[in-house]
Amino acid sequence: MTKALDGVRILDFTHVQSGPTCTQLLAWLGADVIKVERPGVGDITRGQLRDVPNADSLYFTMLNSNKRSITIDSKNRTGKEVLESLIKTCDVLVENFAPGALDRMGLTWAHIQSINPRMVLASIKGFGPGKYEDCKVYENVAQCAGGSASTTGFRDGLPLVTGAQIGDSGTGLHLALGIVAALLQREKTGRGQKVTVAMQDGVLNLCRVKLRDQQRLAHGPLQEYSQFGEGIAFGDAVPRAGNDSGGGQPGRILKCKGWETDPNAYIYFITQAPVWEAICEVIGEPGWKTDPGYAKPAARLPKLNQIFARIEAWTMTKTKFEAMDILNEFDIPCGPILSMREIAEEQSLRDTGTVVEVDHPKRGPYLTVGNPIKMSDSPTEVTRSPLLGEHTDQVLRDVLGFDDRRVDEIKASGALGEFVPPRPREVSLGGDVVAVE
Ligand code: CAO
Repeated sequence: MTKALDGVRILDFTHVQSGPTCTQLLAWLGADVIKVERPGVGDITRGQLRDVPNADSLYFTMLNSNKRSITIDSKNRTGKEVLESLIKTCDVLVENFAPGALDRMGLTWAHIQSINPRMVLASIKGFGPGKYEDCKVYENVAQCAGGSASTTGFRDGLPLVTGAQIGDSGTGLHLALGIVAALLQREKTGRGQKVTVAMQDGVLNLCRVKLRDQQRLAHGPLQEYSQFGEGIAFGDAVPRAGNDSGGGQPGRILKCKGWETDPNAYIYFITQAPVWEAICEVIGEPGWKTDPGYAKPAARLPKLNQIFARIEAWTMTKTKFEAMDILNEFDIPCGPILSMREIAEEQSLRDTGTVVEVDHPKRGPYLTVGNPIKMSDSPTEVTRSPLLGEHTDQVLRDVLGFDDRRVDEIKASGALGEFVPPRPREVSLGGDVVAVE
């Protein structure tokens, strides 16, 4: 079966997380993604947070599925010639170097356009033009600068970063959309274009409900925030709202049976207005259906703490899964707090290809998150991440059409690292190496 991006070739100059998220997604959609890495070193994440000695880390393998790897020293003259040949034949160059690094390699936008006017140049930077444009930025910096940290956590605690990688993976997602749109526009104009996403902007885009609340503050207190019911005055900026819902339907995280020992025995419970009567029945407060102090959403807002304490008295009598089953019968929106262990073991996520097991010649089988975008005419098969330089020879010969003489010349120039084929995998039982596959 064909794939949505069949025929699209990506020169992937990305590293760490934000850029690789983008190119992995494009690879899942069918693009041929050629990852360019520094000889001998590669993407720094290959060696970061390593759990298996001498094998690429999960940090790397989980962000670089379905790609080919070629090692080129972009600062070597011949290496740069190879890169320029790749620019001629690729549709998109994706990069997330620090500001100015691509220019310092001699690959300015003007030069790229002169080589291939159809090329889409897609970049991630930490900040857009302005005071901070030259700064290097990592995930948590973006979460802080994009408004997420100031609005995450509890009112009386520190600002918090979130585990969801909204700065890196979130920006990669934004960039992927920009690339696909630029390719579509190119169909009409015949020209490539520059696509840039700043991580600060990407995070803010995901935090837009908080900028909404900032403006609502000018017109009075934010009544769905717990602090309204607690009689605590609002300041001049959106406060941290704990686990209060960010929407118009109040919600909280509530304890379930076993919470004393299980850190994830909780459920998110939403008191959606249309099912209020069902909630009252389930928790054993039928009187609240008609009591003017509870019947209407506006009457409930000042007493959310008391209402959720009563609901929690009920959820604490059930496990999170029992509560989920009962509440779903009545269409009451809720969600169990799933641990990563539970997610890794969840069969339905395996069945849909959202959690996938992949084999790797150096580390053996590992789990990764597959493509969350499901398309009826463009299925995704997740394949393992490439070893460093695994496809250097293949790309030089098959993509660039270089013959033996040219390949030998390039090798002799020092522009390429050497690809060492993987040794057979050692299988360990009880700490002793007992077999070789
Ligand atoms: N051959 C030769 N040199 C290479 C190369 C290759 N194949 N690939 C990269 N390099 C060089 C670059 O040219 C650059 O050299 P100069 O600084 O001398 O021009 C150098 O490697 C390092 O690039 P960098 O500055 O991007 O890397 P860093 O580790 O210092 O910074 C990061 C990393 C992520 C902070 C920075 O790249 C950045 O701010 N990127 C933009 C924002 C971003 O994507 N952040 C998300 C990261 S994930 O949390």
